[in-house]
Amino acid sequence: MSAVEETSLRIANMSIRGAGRIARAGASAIGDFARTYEGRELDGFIRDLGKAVDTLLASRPTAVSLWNGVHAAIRGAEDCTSLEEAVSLVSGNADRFVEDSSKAVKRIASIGARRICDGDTLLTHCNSSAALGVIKEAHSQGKDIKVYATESRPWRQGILTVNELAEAGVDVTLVIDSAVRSVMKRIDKVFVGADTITSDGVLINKIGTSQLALAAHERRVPFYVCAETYKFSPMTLFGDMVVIEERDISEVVRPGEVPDSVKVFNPVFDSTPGRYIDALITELGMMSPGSVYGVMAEQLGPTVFSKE
Ligand code: RUB
Repeated sequence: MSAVEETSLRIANMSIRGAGRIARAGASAIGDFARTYEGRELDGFIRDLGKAVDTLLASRPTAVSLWNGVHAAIRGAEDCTSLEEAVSLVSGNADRFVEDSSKAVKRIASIGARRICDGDTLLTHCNSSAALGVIKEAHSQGKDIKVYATESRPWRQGILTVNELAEAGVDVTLVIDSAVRSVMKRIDKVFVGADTITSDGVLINKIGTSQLALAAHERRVPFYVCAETYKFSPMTLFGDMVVIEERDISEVVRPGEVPDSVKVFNPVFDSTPGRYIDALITELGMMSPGSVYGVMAEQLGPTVFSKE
């Protein structure tokens, strides 16, 4: 099995998970593909690079970070005039994406931590490195905080979250997903991550995120989304809908637990409209969901629509 196939498999089976991590893994796999390429022709390299991209992107459909990471790695390859130039460009692009992505998570931590006050009780969902970076930074600054973390069925990424926070010395309480509305009366601020943010400011994140947002909205609890700007989806600018991944029913019920006639629906992400989001915390600073279009249009350049 090639390294690209192996990375793709590890993303599909969730050994590598979380939007930032899968983006970095995808970009690194493309960088490794370029560095270890054994062919001698530029045309063959470009063709095989395209196949590697398709293999990686087939692994998980929802997080646009993977698409952005992989495309950042291959940017400009088709304009190269020699194999050596293409290999060096792609491997350099991949390394830069991984480095910039890690820096973005740190910058988000430092910006977001300013929103956390001494004595705050926070709620988080699933296992987001961007959101946990913010919380751990506030804790390391000496702020006295408490955190509630949801279990996040069916994969129970909340177990990773409580372990990570406990290891950092944070006072953390695990709750089941259906306790969210009930615990909201104890919460001062909610911090979650993002898999994708659309051009009109809709958040796509772990299933259940939208119910945290609704419950927070009901009690006027600020709801913050911690997201690197490579979680912004350029495809949505062109009208594409985000594909919500549905995973195998074996993640929800054990074999024989329910009759075969019972259908099981296992969507793993949901959508939260921008009106329930107080702010996005990005490496470019705090912004409103309504600012996403402008940031994306600027990143893509003024001729983006005329290129179609
Ligand atoms: C993970 C999830 C996380 C985002 C952001 O889902 O929804 O909130 O990916 O994570 P899954 P990060 O476990 O299904 O991949 O901030 O680490 O990019």
